[in-house]
Amino acid sequence: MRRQRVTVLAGGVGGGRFACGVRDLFADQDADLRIVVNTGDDMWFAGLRVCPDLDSVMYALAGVNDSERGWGRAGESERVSAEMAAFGMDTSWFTLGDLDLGTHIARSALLRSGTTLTEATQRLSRRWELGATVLPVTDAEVPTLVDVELDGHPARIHFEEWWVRHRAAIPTNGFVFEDAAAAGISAAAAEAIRDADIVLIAPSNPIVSIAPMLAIPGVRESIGASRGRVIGVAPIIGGHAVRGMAEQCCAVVGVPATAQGVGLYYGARSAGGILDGWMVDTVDADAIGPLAMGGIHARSVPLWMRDATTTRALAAAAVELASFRPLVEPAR
Ligand code: FO1
Repeated sequence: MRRQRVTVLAGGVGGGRFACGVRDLFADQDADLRIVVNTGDDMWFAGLRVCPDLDSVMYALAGVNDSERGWGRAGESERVSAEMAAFGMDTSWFTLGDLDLGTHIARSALLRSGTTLTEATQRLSRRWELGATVLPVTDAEVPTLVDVELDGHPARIHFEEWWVRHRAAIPTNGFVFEDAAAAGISAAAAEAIRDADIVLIAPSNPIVSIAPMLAIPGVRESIGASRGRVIGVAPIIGGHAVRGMAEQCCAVVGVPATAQGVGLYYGARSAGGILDGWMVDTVDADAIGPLAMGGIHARSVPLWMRDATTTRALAAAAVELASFRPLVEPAR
């Protein structure tokens, strides 16, 4: 009996939590679960390669994440970062915990020894029984940059500066996925998407976690060619982002910050988009009709991932939607 292949496309915080629900759902089925993760947040910081979304997903699956903050390690301390600040490094805007630094140092050493980010991520993940394979969407460096107005002058800053130092509270004109065209989806990520029995789009930020992945050549093609159904989970409930700043991000690019707006932004796979199905919350059930008009089969269930039980139930509902009778068999 061939193992069921389930692939999740995920950003950071919401992605890690959703990935845990999917892992729990298939725990007793020995499924081949692969999580393809956004790398647009990644940056060289204090000489170390920091990969926020890869770490959020890895730590969440390992059960060692700081579930309050949504990033970094539980039981963290910040002695090293205090020393860095004492030496006058302009690093205090981005908190690097001592345990978290262990990850960045190990990853940076691996990368400097010539491993790819995919290989380095496997090496780091092996420390825990994650129950899933964590894969960066690309091995290339494709930072998400943000065009802003700083002190009245236009500037292009790294996403993390925009997100953490400025809390997205400065005039913002757009997001740039620099060098995306020169990059390519990693072979492991392409295979994970193409030969999946089901592809799930986690309730991550559509603009700064999912869109950066779609900008990588080969990602849209892999989704379009996937043998499995593609089911997404809305990251917005009743017009409000579940967490993070999806509303600010949607406003920057003119996407309505609603379950319907994000679903139509992703688009129906039968029309060149990425979705076959879309999970919306019960308060957004009125979006089901308009989404069907757009070729997307939607279903409304409670989307709040309050705890492991509700997250597992959400994953189960998404998987169930994948077996819907097609509205029209998409031409592939
Ligand atoms: N987010 C913050 O709001 N403040 C921080 O100081 C911060 C530090 C940090 C360090 C490592 C890491 O992997 C993530 C960190 N984050 C921090 C979260 C990060 O900005 C977000 O997880 C994602 O980049 C947003 O998707």
